[in-house]
Amino acid sequence: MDPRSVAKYIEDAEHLQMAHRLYTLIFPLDRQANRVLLGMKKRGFGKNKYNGFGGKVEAHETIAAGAMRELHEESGLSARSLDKHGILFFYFEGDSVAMEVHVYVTGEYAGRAVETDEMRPEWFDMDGMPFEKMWADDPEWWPMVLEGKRFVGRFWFKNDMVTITRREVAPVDSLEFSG
Ligand code: 8DG
Repeated sequence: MDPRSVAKYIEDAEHLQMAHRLYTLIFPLDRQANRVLLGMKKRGFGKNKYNGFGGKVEAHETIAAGAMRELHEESGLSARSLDKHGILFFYFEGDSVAMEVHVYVTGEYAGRAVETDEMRPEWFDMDGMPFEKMWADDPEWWPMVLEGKRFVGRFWFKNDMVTITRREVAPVDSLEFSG
């Protein structure tokens, strides 16, 4: 198993047998204006959904470095600091690979958000997320970001990528174990 994965902390035999792929997800915040920058995904996985910025963690980089790289590639912003908020696991029916997504926010970044090949950036009120155009699990953990809580979530999706058949989502005291 990838040593950067936290999957080993999940005590569940089914989960441990699965391969895991590491991803990042990062949300730039403008706390003074109570806004969050989302991107409309223009291609690939999650096309036509609003989301934070992120993608696969590459073999040579730390998870945090991957989050910074993806933010820059997809939005033009350079994060000066990162705040890790949660870890999400996604399981899709019939797929033997689990997605392990490390979720960050940043309130300190340089540059201006620009449209890229992958994302069209747009600011939203942090209390007014466009959940109807986001992944189905997002309303279940975003409130914990607003409350400043750390969280771990696991979601089992049907292969329609919309229907959640099972979920385990809870705040945690610390994500220290996740490096
Ligand atoms: P590519 O260049 O190969 O197209 O891909 P990439 O940019 O490396 O990765 P990606 O496939 O775009 O990464 C998927 C992104 O979507 C990643 O940031 C994690 C995020 N994501 C999921 N599922 C969910 C979800 O249910 N909710 C939210 N908010 N984000 C999700 O994969």
